Amino acid sequence: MTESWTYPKARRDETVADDYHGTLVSDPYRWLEDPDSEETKTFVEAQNAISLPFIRETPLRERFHARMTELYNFERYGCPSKHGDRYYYFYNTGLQNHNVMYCQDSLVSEARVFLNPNEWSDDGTIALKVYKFSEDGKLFAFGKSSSGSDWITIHVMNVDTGHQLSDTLQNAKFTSMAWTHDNKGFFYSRYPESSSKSDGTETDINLNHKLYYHVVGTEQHEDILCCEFPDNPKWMIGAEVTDDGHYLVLGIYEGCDPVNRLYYCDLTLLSGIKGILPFVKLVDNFDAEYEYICNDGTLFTFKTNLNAPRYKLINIDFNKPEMEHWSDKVAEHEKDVLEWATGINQNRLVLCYLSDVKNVLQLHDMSTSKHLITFPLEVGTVCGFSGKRKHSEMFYHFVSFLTPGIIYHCNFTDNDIKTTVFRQITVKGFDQSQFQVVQVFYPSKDGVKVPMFIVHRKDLKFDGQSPVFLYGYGGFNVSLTPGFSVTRVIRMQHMGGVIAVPNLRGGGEYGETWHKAGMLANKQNVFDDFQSAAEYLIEHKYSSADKMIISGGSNGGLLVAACSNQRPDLFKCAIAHVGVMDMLRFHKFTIGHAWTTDYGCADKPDNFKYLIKYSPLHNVSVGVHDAQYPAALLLTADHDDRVVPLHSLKLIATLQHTLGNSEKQVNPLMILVDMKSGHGAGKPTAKVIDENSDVNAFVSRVVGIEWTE
Ligand code: X99
Repeated sequence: MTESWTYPKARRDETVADDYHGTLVSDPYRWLEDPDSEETKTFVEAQNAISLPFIRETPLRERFHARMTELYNFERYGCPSKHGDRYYYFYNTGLQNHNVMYCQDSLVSEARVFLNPNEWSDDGTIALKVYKFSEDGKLFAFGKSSSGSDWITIHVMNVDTGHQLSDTLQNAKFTSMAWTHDNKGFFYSRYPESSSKSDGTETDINLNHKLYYHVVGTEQHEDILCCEFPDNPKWMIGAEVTDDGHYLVLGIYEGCDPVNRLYYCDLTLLSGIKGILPFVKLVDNFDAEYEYICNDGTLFTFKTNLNAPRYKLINIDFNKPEMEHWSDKVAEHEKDVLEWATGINQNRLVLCYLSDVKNVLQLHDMSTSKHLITFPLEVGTVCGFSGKRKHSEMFYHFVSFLTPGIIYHCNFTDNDIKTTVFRQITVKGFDQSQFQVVQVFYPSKDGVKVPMFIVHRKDLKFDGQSPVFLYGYGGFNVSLTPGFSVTRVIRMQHMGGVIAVPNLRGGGEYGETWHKAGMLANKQNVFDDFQSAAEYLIEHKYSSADKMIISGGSNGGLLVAACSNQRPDLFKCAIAHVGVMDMLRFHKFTIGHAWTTDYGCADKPDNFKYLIKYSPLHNVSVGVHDAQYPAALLLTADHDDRVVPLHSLKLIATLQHTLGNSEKQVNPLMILVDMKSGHGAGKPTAKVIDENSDVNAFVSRVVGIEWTE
């Protein structure tokens, strides 16, 4: 590419600088932190005025859009789940912006629409985020979010009449919902009302999460404050009512680490919920995580990582709460990670393990913990499950790179356990036999073996010339497991592409040990793992550096930007969605403070030392390498209140200023700012198709990829 680019002029305010423990760090684009200033708005418009035409004028853009629209148009279902006497499930005809919730009296009777989020707005920008049925199944509490924001508004519906009640609860965020079994109301968490706007475009820090009880039919101002921690404003509260309805179990988190305090309240001892609840503090430190699984009276089962980085189940008797009385119920596996567990059919347990990044689903006896059966599954992910202890059936949803979805139904009514395929999801025009998946274990810089899935057409030529789409995350204990994606099918089918998904350190693929190996002072391991993946793919003749396309979102956007700074010679194109780019200031905005568990905090001298070394915003330079910077497309959105847009705005201004006038820099450096969009959850199908078509168009133009039928 021989084009050169004139980027919008962005004022540099050289007067802004902060002193970090004796080191002065300038921040010339601090003004971009104000989303409401005219100057910021003008900057955003000027950036879109360059990037949008660049993308939309790419001849292939329309082709990607048309093909993606065609491929996305497949019927998809979720697992049915039982509430009261009825079954509920999600269904999408294909191109609907949001899945529609259906209701039926039995699995074979006619289904009717129960809740249709597509009716909430014309453009699909209002989404269903959370919901919970009351114990009797007669009331339905649900949280809506607008324009992709994390803020939700909770409403209540009468299930039988389908009528929405007048209850409207504002300011809820990161909330669970837990009904009391008298069906009168539910617990939820919210933040104090803000003096300024809170529509998701604000950047104000979220502190003082509080737990409330809402009685159906009353006004929000009457809600009962049940728990708050004014001395610990960062703490966040999740609440659950036990299956028997007797207890309220609280998990208290201080950030994103899998550790929580564990409090409970015996609801049967109360004469109504009237104020701050009398909690028993079972665990009052952040040494480990405890997740409620089930209980018989006072004998509780929790999933924990206490002295078990791959997780285990333990029993705690509330009558003997001291740690010396705790006992193992299902011991930690020698190599596999216990991802989740649930009771089913009275006296049985379903356990889901992650074994070298593939799910394994097992049934155990509840009282003896004895292994009964392993459900047959191909290589892939169990992405959905339904079934409770009071039910004698369950459903689970399987996906993989080449399987759009299979829902299995397992019946326990007979003495033997019968599993059948309940639904098989198929995609018109997609033939899985044309593709292949392999899993390799490649060595990282320090020799550690990292797993990676590689997917491509069976007729791929190993000539070192295929575009590789290398995608990573690497943080927060999040595991990247196999899943189906229309965008990836298009990249393989029509762009000759190879999909490569390495399971970088920082993720949860091998438990808390793997997570810890990629956080705080170890964060560079994540970037090394990603760069080593690219080197492996080049060495094994999949590709070369001029066809290497890296992408990632959120923490993965940070990954992409940090690696572009460190190894511009290794990548041709870098796509960073909603990334964390300013590692010195992320903790000051919205929920950013919760990420100090993985990242540390620049206010601490030793944390500052490693953050300044990789922070994308602070490591842009014309470079020691001869290489130019990869063609970069940053993506963000006006209502992203998870990772606020200022991260990407400040980085693009810095990239364009530092590299934009350099003669060797012919690769474009662009940003696309979407409107009425957020961090990604609940994005309407129309926007997903638009965004992915834009990214594919950008990639095809800068890498020089032709369309293949
Ligand atoms: C979050 O920030 C999730 C925010 N969050 C909590 C909750 O911290 O939703 C929390 C505590 C207790 C209950 C509920 C919540 N996350 C989720 C990170 C990654 C994640 C995130 O979005 F851990 F998976 N990030 C954006 C991290 C860096 C970029």
